[in-house]
Amino acid sequence: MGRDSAWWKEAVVYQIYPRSFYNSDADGIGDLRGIREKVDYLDELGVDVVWLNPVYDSPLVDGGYDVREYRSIHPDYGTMEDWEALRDELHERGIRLIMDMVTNHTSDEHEWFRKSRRGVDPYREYYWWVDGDPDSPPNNWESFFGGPAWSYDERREAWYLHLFDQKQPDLNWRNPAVREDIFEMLRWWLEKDCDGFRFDVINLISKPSALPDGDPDLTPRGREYFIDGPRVHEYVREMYDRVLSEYDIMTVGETSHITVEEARRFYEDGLDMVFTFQHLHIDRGDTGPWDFDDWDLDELRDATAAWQRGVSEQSWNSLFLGNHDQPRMVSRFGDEGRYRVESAKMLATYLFTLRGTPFVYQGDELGMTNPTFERLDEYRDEETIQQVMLALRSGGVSTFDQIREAVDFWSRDNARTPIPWSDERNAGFTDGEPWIKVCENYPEVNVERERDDEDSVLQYYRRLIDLRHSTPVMVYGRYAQLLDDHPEIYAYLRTPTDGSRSLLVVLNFFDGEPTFRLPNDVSYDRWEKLIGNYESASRDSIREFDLRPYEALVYVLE
Ligand code: TEU
Repeated sequence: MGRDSAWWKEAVVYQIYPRSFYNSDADGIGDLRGIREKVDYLDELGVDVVWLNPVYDSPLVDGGYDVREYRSIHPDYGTMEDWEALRDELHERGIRLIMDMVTNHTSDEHEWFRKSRRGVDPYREYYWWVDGDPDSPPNNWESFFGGPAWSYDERREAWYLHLFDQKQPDLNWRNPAVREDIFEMLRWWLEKDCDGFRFDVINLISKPSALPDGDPDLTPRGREYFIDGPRVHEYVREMYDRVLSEYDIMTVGETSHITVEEARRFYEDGLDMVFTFQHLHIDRGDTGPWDFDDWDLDELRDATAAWQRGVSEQSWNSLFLGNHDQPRMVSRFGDEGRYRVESAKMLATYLFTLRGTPFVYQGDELGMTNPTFERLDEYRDEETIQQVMLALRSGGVSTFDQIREAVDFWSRDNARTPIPWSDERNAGFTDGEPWIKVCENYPEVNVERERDDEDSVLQYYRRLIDLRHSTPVMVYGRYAQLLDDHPEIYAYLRTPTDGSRSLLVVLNFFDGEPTFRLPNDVSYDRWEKLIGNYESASRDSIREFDLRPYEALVYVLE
């Protein structure tokens, strides 16, 4: 495909959750003008691409992943002129802008659905409708948000499928007219000079027409049918051939529960990258959405290695440890207390030194942590609220207090608190009342403070981003794992595809002080420290040394 080297492989992506980035007009909600006011911040950080979470017109039942109109901007975020102005400001600084594209479903308030439910042509078959008895849904499939994936529509007197909220009906991609409309809409955005897409749940768009019952032991039920469904590659390839291939853009598909083999097929279809969640499942328990488990380094290393080996050579990886749906990476894989700064930097080193394109989720560059949610009414996320209600209703738990701690850890709202710009009121995010609580550690964790502190997490990210731009082996080098089963240290080499410099990456994932021993078969003439999260200890050799808590070290070997 001639994609050996490409701008999107060398890029660092920054994900913006607009509702929580910066509020320009004191209504408590982040907006496009707010992002525009902070474009210099992105420029200073050095990122190459912004991925913007949905800003389309929407009833906002699911943070904008319920699109009412694809070609207009929700008034909370501004206007289309604001979007264009933001695009131009970013482009002037050489930063590209990719849009979050939700094509598996729309809002039930989208014109297509409103017409479809009334049986108006050509929209009749735009969604998954099944006639039948209002008491028994067509099959046993479950929604990702909990509860049945089917709702009965009184108006049409039929069931419709929704793999997420009942206000997010699934589009029927079997219908060529649906595909045509989606493709036309994508082209519309590309003609407006957006630089690519993050495709929401792209591996869910195909379902088997027979709609068979799912295995009752799998969650959500039916997943063996709707994840990587029968025609998914045909659809993605068609989208690529008919639209995406005509533009110089970057695409990344969100594909949960995907295997390495499937990921390669998406790459062959034309997507540049996919998001795997294998490494983010290591601490999930299996008894329900609030169950979490201890994780160990072997699991993280195995999951990472499977993708480094299986995907990055033939195709290309995305690298991330968090997004708007996940707990904060420091709270989850690092130490949000005593070693917050060290562990945030260590995790960043992991992200930036693997083979693939790093995605920085807003606030991670500050070492933001999960906030503490005490009460159910502090949550804003529909998934959180629905899952809690379901647990209470089903009798699995009798009071919210019983699951309070788990919900506090897992809720998607953890990642959705406002960016702390300063230690002023509301962390300098808004002059009004913020739509969601501000994380309580903002007096310590904020942009203003970290800008002035040479040792801050923010400055460390800036250095990593710089290095990524100036060190080709960091982007293209092969992944060669060392110490295959060390319980505390994750170490690997990045070996050049040409030239002679390799990188040695040594990461201490915990708060102990283990000894690192370089395997004898790794040879070099000279070594030099590239970056690390502690003051350098003077050292005569790198053959053997002790690590400090959460220490990260990267050496250049020649
Ligand atoms: O997320 C898809 C997805 O897999 C989520 O259900 C995820 O597993 C869950 O939220 C983790 O708690 C995408 C978007 O990123 C998410 O924000 C949307 O709610 C969802 O699609 C529906 O569009």
